[in-house]
Amino acid sequence: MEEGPFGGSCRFPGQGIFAYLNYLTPKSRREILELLVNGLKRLEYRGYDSAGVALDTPDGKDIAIVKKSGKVKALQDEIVSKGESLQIDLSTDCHVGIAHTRWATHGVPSEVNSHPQRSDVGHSFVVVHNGIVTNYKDVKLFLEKKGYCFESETDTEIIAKLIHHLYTQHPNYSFRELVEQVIQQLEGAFALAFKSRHFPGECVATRRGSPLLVGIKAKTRLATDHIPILYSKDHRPHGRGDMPILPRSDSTAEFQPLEDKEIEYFFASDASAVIEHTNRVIFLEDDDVAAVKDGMLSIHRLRRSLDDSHSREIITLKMEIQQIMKGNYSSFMQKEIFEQPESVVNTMRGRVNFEDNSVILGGIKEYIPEVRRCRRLMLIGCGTSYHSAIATRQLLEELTELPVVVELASDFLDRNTPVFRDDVCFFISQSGETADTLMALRYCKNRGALIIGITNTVGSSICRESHCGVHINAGPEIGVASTKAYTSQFVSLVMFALVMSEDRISHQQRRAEIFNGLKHIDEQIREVLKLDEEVSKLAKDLYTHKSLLIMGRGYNFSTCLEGALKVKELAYMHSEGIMAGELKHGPLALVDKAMPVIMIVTRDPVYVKCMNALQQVTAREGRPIVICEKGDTETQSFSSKTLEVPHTVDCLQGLLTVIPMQLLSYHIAVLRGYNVDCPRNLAKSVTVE
Ligand code: UD2
Ligand code: MG
Repeated sequence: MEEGPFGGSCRFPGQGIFAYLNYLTPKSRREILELLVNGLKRLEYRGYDSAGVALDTPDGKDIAIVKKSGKVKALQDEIVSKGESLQIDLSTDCHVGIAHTRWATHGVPSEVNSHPQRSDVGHSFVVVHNGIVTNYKDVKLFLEKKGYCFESETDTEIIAKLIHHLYTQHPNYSFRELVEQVIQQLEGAFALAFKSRHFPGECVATRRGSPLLVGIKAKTRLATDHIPILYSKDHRPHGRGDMPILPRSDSTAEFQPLEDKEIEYFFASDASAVIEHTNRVIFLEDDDVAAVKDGMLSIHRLRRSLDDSHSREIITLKMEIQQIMKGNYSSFMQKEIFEQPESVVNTMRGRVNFEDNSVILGGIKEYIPEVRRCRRLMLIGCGTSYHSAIATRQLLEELTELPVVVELASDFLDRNTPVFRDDVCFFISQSGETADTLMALRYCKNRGALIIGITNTVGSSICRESHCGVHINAGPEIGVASTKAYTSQFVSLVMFALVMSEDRISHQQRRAEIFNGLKHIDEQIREVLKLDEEVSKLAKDLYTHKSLLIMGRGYNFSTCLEGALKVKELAYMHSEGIMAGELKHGPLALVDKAMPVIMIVTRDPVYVKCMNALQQVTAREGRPIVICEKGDTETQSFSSKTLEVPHTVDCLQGLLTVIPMQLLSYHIAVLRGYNVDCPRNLAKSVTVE
């Protein structure tokens, strides 16, 4: 399956941008609002926790913002209830509206944290944002010194306030020039759409590392299918005041802008939101600044680089909306499996610095000295989250040199396990609401242990009740069977191990290996995902069987447990993850010609032992399918079929070996005719005991 620009790839799946501009195209305010809300509905499938819109007030002198926690439907109801004050029956010729669905990464889901975010109560500038600004604290500090007061906990608010600040410094700058200045100051990843009271009828949008496209709907045929790129003169930045401000760019425009008498523009993070209006779109590139003024679209870049093209092509999408919505995926689970190259990067974003091999986990930084003094680490979770702890235990032991205990939350509670003040307890949960994990958290907190959460959901119970923690930032996970949360939990715990060992000389080489592994892990995951065809063929051989054994040891044991769990919960097929070292203590009796066996054998310290197990299985006439490293012919000679994954450092190999297992369970479930997003008897977050 190809990752297309049509929704298959999205850096921040839980966030959606939709903006609409009509020029000389009369629309009632009701139509505009419906259009904006409808655009958001088309983005709903990505998951989100709140939504909002901004449009001009009826007198055109201010901007009205409506925001709501929860579903887009709730936003729609709110708009309807405000119908009178919004004067939805008035009509307008030229108008800009921006809209957003948010998945909390900064501050809890709430109305004030939803987008659009504003510069001031007078709504000079409003902005919607996908992504994470990693230097927002610095910018915020700068703006606070300038007298700005912040109302939300978001990173996005600094963008609205920064553009306002620049506007007050440079009142003669154009809207587009102001946005160019703003993005010079931002680090991280973003897609942005701006609206301003000072620039009525104009919309400026830009992106870096997060997708954004422009849809064009013209009454008459467009005169061109390319939009030329305009470059600002190559100025060098020079400091002015305490923030470097680039000199004003003046694009010498001898070009014919895209222009039409009656034209409508759409800015969206995903083609599914625009396709019902137009199939003519431009996919913006990183650092493109797209501006619409007087109905004309122009695309600017601050500086020229060698491989830049001279124009952006207007592409005609030939896709049906249904097709785009799913982004070629048949289910959320499949979509989430394929998101993993991006979700693992988002987990590391703003935390891992590959230039100097350092990690900062902002959420636990202040507690690290206390963690270093502890007597043992306890990792507690259920299901997949528990497996992420199994996956990283060995590395944690190695790099922290502390005893590491991994516990299933339910069993831990059943045993009234002794816990002490000098214990550090991790609670791992995608939703942050898992009942057993939460109860275990309270149990440990009562006994005075330090409580660290590893969650995917900002504002969740575990997040609130823990002393500190790490948000895994994998984006919303909608499929009931966890996939991308697992790999992101895994990466989060690896980052923790790296933090704990940063000043140990003896670990420097090992750490360097791991940094190098993490650096390439996204490309490697992408490569493993290419096995999809092969895995789907394998599923055809397996899906009628009653049982599936998955064997491995060491760093790959967690993949066996996690793979077996996926097969059980999705395909309702008996499956067991077996510690290969235990084979001769019983499980070997299960093996015969007929029993399907998968073995995971990679070139790590237990390779020889794994090969030994492999031979025990073949000696019983077992015909194992082997997941091994690329080009490992020795291992392959003992198998009936192999799935080859790239080599990475041993302690990260499980991030790669788990992916064929996710794909396999998915395909077996589909072949058996089950709904992979909603397995029977299971709920996404288990909030009951
Ligand atoms: C914060 C921002 C992040 C990014 C970064 C840039 C938030 C939520 N995150 O991330 O988006 O801009 O700064 O420097 O604003 N916490 C718990 N329990 C948990 C998880 C988290 O108490 O289970 C706390 C944590 O201790 C911290 C806060 O929540 O106080 C945010 O945690 P984080 O992991 O998102 O923190 P960080 O600094 O990576
Ligand atoms: Mg954000």
